[in-house]
Amino acid sequence: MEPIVKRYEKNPILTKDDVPYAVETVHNAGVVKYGGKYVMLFRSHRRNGRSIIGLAESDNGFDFTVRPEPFLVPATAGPFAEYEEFGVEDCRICEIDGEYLLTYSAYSRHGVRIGLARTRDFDSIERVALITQADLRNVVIFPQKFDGRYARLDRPHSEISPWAMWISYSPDLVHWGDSRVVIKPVQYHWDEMKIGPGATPIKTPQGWLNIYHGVFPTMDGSVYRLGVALHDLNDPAKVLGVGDEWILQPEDPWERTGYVRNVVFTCGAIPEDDGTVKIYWGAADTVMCVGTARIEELVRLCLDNARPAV
Ligand code: BMA
Repeated sequence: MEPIVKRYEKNPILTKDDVPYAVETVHNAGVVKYGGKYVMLFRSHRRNGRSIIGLAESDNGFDFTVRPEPFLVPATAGPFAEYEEFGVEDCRICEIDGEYLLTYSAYSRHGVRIGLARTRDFDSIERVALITQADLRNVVIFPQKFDGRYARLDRPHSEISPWAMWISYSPDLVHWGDSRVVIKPVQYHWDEMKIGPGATPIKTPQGWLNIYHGVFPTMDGSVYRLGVALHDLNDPAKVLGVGDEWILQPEDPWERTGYVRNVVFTCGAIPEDDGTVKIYWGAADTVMCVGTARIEELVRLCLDNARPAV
């Protein structure tokens, strides 16, 4: 049977050998179209084990060239410095109101929280605020406001209600609240251990398509896979369906072995005019890959073969 996500035949598309500064990995990249190009903000481990964000550009979404300098490195002064000391990771990009919002994990001795920065041109970058307390990761902002408020999916850490996806709202991008749980892991299911938002949600006629990651614990370590959920167009807190089956799992050699084995992890996907979506994923926390799916098929998976949301 044809896989629902068709891997690009020349994967991996970006590795540390493509980076003109010293890094050990290239992975978990947010991607957006800007000025007719694909812009990718990818994470790299430095040799001290801490992460920075680099920028790569492409005309076709497959062949990327990396800028000579990193794009976002931990702040060394000002209010962000204390919270970015251990690195910046897993950047998502949301285009809204003519600007690009960047949400990234900021690690420090105080835990992990989310930094929000913005850019209009991918040259200059302005840090806006730290928009969560510890311990939250994986924040994606919807590229549209709802009743005048921004909305985001996020993923608090909790052992009591294990690592579930929540939605929160904000009038100004700085203050967030009105939080509700929207999707929880399902016991003895491929995403039973934890789930988290992945790519910035994609608007489809049937709802917002949410491509997320789910983790399953095994005797041989955890396996990271990708799945899909669909949220109501006007009320994204309402989940219309969560696909029962994963859409992508580690299979290629560079997905199964690397810095962290058995990981496919997405932070970005680009819908195209022909009804397909390019899904970008970090493989084994080491290299970047891409694959293509039909948006309609992903939506059908959410609606026709759904598992419970909460
Ligand atoms: C998660 C995050 C991701 C990473 C994944 C697999 O907890 O750290 O950035 O890709 O683990 O190592």
